[in-house]
Amino acid sequence: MNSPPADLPLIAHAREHAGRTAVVAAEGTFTYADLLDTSARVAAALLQGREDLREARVAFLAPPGWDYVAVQWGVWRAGGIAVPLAVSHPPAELEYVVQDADAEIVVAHPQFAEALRPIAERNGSRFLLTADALKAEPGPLPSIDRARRAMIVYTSGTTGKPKGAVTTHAGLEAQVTALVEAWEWTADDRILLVLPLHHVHGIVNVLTCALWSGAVCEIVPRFDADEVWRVIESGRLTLFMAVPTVYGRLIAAYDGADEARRERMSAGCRRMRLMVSGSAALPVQTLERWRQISGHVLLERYGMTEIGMALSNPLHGERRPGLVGMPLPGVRARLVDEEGAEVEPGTPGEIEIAGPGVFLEYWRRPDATAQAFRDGWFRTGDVAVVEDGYHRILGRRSVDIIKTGGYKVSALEIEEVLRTHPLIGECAVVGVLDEQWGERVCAAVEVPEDAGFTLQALQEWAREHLAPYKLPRDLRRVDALPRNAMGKVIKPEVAKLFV
Ligand code: MLC
Ligand code: AMP
Repeated sequence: MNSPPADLPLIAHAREHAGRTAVVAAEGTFTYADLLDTSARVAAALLQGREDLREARVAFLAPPGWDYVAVQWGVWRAGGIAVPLAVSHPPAELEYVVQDADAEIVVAHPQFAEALRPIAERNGSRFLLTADALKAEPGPLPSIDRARRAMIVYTSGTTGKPKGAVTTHAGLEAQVTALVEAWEWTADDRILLVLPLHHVHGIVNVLTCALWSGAVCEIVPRFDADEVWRVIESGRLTLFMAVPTVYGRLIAAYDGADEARRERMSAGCRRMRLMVSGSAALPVQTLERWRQISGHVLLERYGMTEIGMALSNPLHGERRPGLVGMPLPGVRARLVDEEGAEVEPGTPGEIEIAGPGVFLEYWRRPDATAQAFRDGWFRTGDVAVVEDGYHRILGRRSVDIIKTGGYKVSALEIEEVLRTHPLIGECAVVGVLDEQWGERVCAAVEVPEDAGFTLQALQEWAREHLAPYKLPRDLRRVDALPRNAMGKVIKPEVAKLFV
């Protein structure tokens, strides 16, 4: 007798929680049973009678909400690789991902149909609307081995264009279970998702941890400080996770509220059991101000697209301001010098990570994948020092990586685009420290003095090619960029132009 196909653990867990609420979003409130049913429909729409998508890439674009979750699960249940696209990206960036991932199918929320249909056509991808996929008749589903590829998240690096970081089902499971264990997620938790769903912070730490645990994930389509405060004030959340810029925005909104509302805001925070910050360095002033407002010492943790979360302050025990803690369950971390030798205790070194949550490969880039590892350890490019067992992040090996609003952007990628502007001869992009954004993207350009070149004109032009968070926010026109004897641009000198 044929036994039914084995479920992925995420799906098996959902069956255990069938009657409970899974998702609360703009589209309504949905149980785990709804999620199982609707994702099976999406899977059938993707499969179109085939047995298994066999790791076909399915690129999809939907605002954070029900359609997004149903499609993500549908892709997984059909045996495909989920490639989430970014709602904030202009068509040029969307097309790059569809093309690079070699997406066999493109799924769009009706809101994005106009942008995506021509891209799908040009790339020979089948095009599907979420509205249709979610209503398809369900059919038989394949059994998925956990070693198979599950997701490709595009991430900027030290080489021009973003690369697709591929995670398997087993890798995702390791990333999720590390956090579920360390932060003691349970089915009684309720979290508000305010982050974009094309990066691991939103996808793994918030959405998938919640759904793995049988918890409730409330989703807002985009971050709005006032709306988030209203949900917090209701007192129904147990967990909240965000990037430092979001906490900065929440602090500003709190400071602008009247006394009575502030009390409700603070009371709502105190009802929660945990508030987490990550994706970029949390300024100690933000941590202190948030402690006054909420009564919580923000738990700061450190992660990366390629590894999920690696280091975390403890849930129980001392959370040290300015430090990111110690390895999460299953994660091994070491600090090494330029040659790859482990450094002496108390000496700074590059963080290298190993463990079951580390990604499989950069999609179709074997050379980049090989370079990213040393003796089986993933090289993060971040430099840290260990103080009493807690890691302090000191900076990055590369000046060409910028973190702005929690987004990682590549100076080289932006420079490549700017160089295609007819007036720009040479250019250099740098990250400059910024209270609100962590770092802000700044560009120095070689442009004739009489060209009347303005920041606004540059932004308007660049908006067609780059996501809003990659746009230069400050501009300096120069006759010649500072260069060393080899002719290489001296980025620290460029950065000085902006202070
Ligand atoms: C937007 N603006 C910026 C900017 N982004 N200005 C400077 N720098 C930036 N990076 C401008 C807009 O153009 C606009 O200007 C104004 O700010 C308000 O725009 P907005 O659209 O309201 O901004 P918003 O979308 O609210 O963005 C703020 C944010 C967002 C903090 C919500 O940046 C965000 O969601 N960040 C999270 C990213 C994330 O999830 N990272 C995790 C990566 S995974 P104007 O003039 O038009 O009004 C990872 C691993 C790990 O890092 O460890 O987690
Ligand atoms: P991403 O590639 O977008 O996943 O971003 C990962 C990078 O974000 C890391 O390599 C770090 O540089 C940075 N990062 C994540 N968490 C922290 C943190 N708590 N403190 C400082 N930097 C962080």
